[in-house]
Order: sequence, then C-alpha cells, then structure tokens
Amino acid sequence: MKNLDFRSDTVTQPTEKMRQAMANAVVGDDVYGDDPTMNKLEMMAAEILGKEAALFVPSGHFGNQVSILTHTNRGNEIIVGHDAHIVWHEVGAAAVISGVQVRTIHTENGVVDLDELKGMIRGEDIHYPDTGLVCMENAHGTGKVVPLEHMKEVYEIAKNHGIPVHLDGARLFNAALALGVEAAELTQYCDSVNICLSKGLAAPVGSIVAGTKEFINKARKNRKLMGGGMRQVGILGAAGLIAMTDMVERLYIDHDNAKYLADRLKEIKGLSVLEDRLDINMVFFNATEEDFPEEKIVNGLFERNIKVNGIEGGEWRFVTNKDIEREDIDRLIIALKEILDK
Ligand code: TLP
Repeated sequence: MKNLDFRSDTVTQPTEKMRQAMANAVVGDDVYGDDPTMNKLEMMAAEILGKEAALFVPSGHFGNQVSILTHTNRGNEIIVGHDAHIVWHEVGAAAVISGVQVRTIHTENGVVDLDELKGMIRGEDIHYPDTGLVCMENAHGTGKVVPLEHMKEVYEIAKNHGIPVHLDGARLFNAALALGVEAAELTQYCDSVNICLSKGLAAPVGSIVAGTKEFINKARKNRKLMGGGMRQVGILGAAGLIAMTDMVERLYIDHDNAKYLADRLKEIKGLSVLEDRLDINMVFFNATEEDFPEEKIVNGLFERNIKVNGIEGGEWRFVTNKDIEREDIDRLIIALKEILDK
C-alpha cells in the first residue's frame, strides 16, 4: 500500500529525473566557486527571481537567517509578522545568530496595518534600537497569498525610511501562481528573497537567496560563517535546476487537489474548513475534540499508512504535494470515516 503524507510539501520525494541528474552532475568545489552545476543554478535562479545574483543555502530557515545576518547589525530591531515562520519556527535563531531584537507586527494572513508599520519604524532617540529590516512572507503560512499591491505599499514605506525588506518566499511560486503573475513581479518589492526548492518543487534539499551582487557576496561569506559552505554541492544543484525548470508549472495540480481535499473534508461531521484561506496547497480546518479526536485520528491514520500532523495553534493543516493524487485524497477520506465510525 502506498504511504501517504499530508504533513507538508517538505516531504516530497525527488523525481526520477532529479535522481538521474544528481547521479550524473558535473561538480567542483563550490567554496572555491568551482562547481559548474551550482553556478548554473545560481545564475538561473537570479534571472527567474529578477535579481542580480543568487546563493544556494541548505534550507529555508538558513536562507532567512543568513539574509537577516547580512542586512542587519547586532542590536538592530527587525519587524516581522507575529505569525511568521521566522518568529514561530526558526528556534529564535535571529536573536542567537544576528543578535537582533525581533519586534512583531500583527498580521491578518501576512497583511499588516500600514499605519501600525509606519509607527513601528524607530526614529532618532538615544534609547531606541535602529530598525534594520522589515520582513514579509508570501505565500503566508496560513495558506493565504499577500496581494501584490500590499507588498508594494510595505516596500515603499520601508524604502522611504532607507530600510531593506526581506521576503520569506518559501512558497513564492505557489503565491505567484495564485496571483496569476510571474515570480519576479513579487520579488520587485523586496531587497532579498528566500525561496525553497525542497517543498512543492520536490528537490531533496536546498533553498535560494537572491538579491543584489553586493548583498549576495556578503551573504556568501555569512553562509561560510554559519558553516554552510558546501563543497561538491552541484549534486544538490542538479536537482535544484530541475525543480526550477520542470516543477513550477505543475503546482496548479497541488492547488486544485487542495480544493478537492477541502470539499471532501466537508463530508465529515463537525469539520469547519477555513475556505477563505484556500489559496495554495494547504487546507486548514477546525474541529472539536469530540467530533475529531486528535490522537485517535493521527494514530488511526498512521496505522493505515497515512501521516498527518496534529493540531497546531488550534488548527489542523493538511497539505497536498506532488506525491498526493486525487485517489489518495479519496483514500484519506474513507480512512477518516472508518476511524470516526469505530
Ligand atoms: N515550513 C515547514 C515547517 O517548518 C512549519 C512546513 O511544513 O510548512 N518559511 C516558511 C514560510 C516555511 O513554511 C518554511 C518551512 C520555512 C521558511 C523553512 O524552510 P526549511 O524547512 O527548508 O528550513
């Protein structure tokens, strides 16, 4: 029986073409700048993202953190959404690695109140830290996409104060697809961007940071400082090239499947699907413990070779990805009904 995994799109297996390309990749020592496959990936990524240069990093977490380190000085304050990955899921790394103070701004699915943002930017006062960076996230972790116009407004406010903007675009291509625009249209409103190759795009490892040449040169040195200088990394770059060329266009299938999954979940009594947050490949829903008992569901599915995460922040999240097909969603629904009928 096929193993199904709805925990995330991070769980995707590399494609057969990726495995072949990885096995045959021409490589060199990338710390010397000698890996032709990695050089090709970084050049291609920079072009697709509309930036001067790009840098391969081991993970999205690393990409965000090396960007924060590169933009800021110790003791700076950075403004980040209260529900951003940088705040919730990066182990407090910005404090440890960059020595910055994280100031959270309330967001509604990644959208901030612009006056509140303006008010948070520090003026001149001997008591204040300097505001060193503003961060955005698109697609947002709540499954929503931040409108292009809002990104522009945030970017303009930051620019007016001479503050750089970093975009956590772990799922940038999902966001671009949902907005019906090219990825570079989103990245025009940031100074640096992090995109993940190892989520919906199915590469086994890696993310890309892109920005100006000057920023990327500095980030390359900071990547080394963080222990992220990788040698024959073209083995991973080969999969990354396929991720960026072959895997972007098929993301609409994951988005369509998420809508199908949401529809089918509605068949289950007591589930309340958060339909206004169905922009990408994630389905969020609420249910009471009585209607949808967490342990029974997670364990019951696991026994049927289906993995899901339990509740986080009061919500359930099921994610579609390239290894999930329609019939797999049908199997999940049958399994849920079976478990709940017992
Ligand atoms: N997110 C993971 C978990 O860490 C929550 C997931 O399953 O969604 N930015 C955003 C918006 C992300 O969602 C993630 C991963 C990252 C950064 C970090 O990427 P990795 O896992 O490559 O470090």
